[in-house]
Amino acid sequence: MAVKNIKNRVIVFPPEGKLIVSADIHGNKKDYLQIMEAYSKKIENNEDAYLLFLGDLIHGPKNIDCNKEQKSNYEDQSEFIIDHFRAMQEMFPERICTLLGNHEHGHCGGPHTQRYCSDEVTDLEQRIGENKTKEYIKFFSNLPLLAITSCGIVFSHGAPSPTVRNIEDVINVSYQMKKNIEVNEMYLVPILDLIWLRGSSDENCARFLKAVNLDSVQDNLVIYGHDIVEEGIAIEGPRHVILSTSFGLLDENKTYLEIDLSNRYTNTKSLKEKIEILKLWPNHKEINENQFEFIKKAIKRKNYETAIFALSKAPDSYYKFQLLGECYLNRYPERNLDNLNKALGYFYNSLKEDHSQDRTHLLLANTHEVIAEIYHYKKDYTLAKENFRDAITHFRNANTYNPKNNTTYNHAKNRIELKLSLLS
Ligand SMILES: [Mn+2]
Repeated sequence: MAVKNIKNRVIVFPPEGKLIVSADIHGNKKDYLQIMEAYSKKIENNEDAYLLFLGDLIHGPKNIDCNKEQKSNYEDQSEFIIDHFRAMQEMFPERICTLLGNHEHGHCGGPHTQRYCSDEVTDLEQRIGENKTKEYIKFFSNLPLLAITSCGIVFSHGAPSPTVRNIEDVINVSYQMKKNIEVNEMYLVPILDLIWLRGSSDENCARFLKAVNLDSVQDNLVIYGHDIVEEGIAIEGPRHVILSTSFGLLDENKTYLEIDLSNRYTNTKSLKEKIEILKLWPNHKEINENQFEFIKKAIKRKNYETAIFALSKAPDSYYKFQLLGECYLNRYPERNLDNLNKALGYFYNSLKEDHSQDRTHLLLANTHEVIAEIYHYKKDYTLAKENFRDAITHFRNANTYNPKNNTTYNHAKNRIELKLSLLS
């Protein structure tokens, strides 16, 4: 079945199927793709699946700054995300949706946000150029404010607005504002305060749910994003929930939802951990700290067999694969191709879990360089060159994800390019 669209302001989900829900992404490509992966898995299993973002797909940090806290250590990929999202919408029409967030509103009538620079709207529009800007503005202008279900849940970007009297108020709202409106004034704009408000009361939520009710079935709770909840989800009372999927959170806390549209959610207690409430990165650091300390000590003492055995029992995670790769890279006594290829396999698996770990890229680069030396010695110059080039690539990646590796990268590049020139 298709999602019903009422004048590009309200969307209504059908009464069956699974609905994946993600809150604010803010240009984080890795987290965005992880949500897309969760959706794709449903499609692969021939499930009747829908996907909803709660707005603010765009505007993230501009430069990776390794000194910044881990929570915002990524580079804005707004353009990639919007292009990818629109392509997915074309592939799965009426199944993939996003609400308008206050950051998207900046491009189609709202005030220009300034979290990461003095004007994030102009900054993004300059990066994408004039033609694409026009396309984006059209796309953002048609994003809905509210998503309604018959399973008992209403979704919005910000907290429920006390100014919404009925669904017509939302359906007929214009996104155009008077010029030069300030962010602070938005909290006073009726209806559109819905994309700015943080926090609500249960009375207000109950009133809001009644006001936006579309038919005889009354919805019972509102789920919104916009605010940062460090735990990933905050049950604010029986009628409202704040969801945080990506922005401002540590990986292990990032949370998304899987709603059963044929279910009946009577209040926020009907959302259950591991059924509706899911972790975006479930394998993150699941080995407990003591186990890790034990494994790291074993590696330090070059007791690789012990470390490998302990790691074999741990659930899959980037860290497990990184440590396994390290064991095989350094396995005493022989650095043979068998061990080195195993190390390569683990490092690539580790990157599949988390591509942004600069340490894995460094270890991978070292492994490729050692393998290249072995091929060089064996006079297999093609494979030697290939591995030297792969080594440079991963030294460069390590530098991209953490600029502290700059010196290492530059030295490695010079060293390996010299080796390559001797080969040709
Ligand atoms: Mn927001």
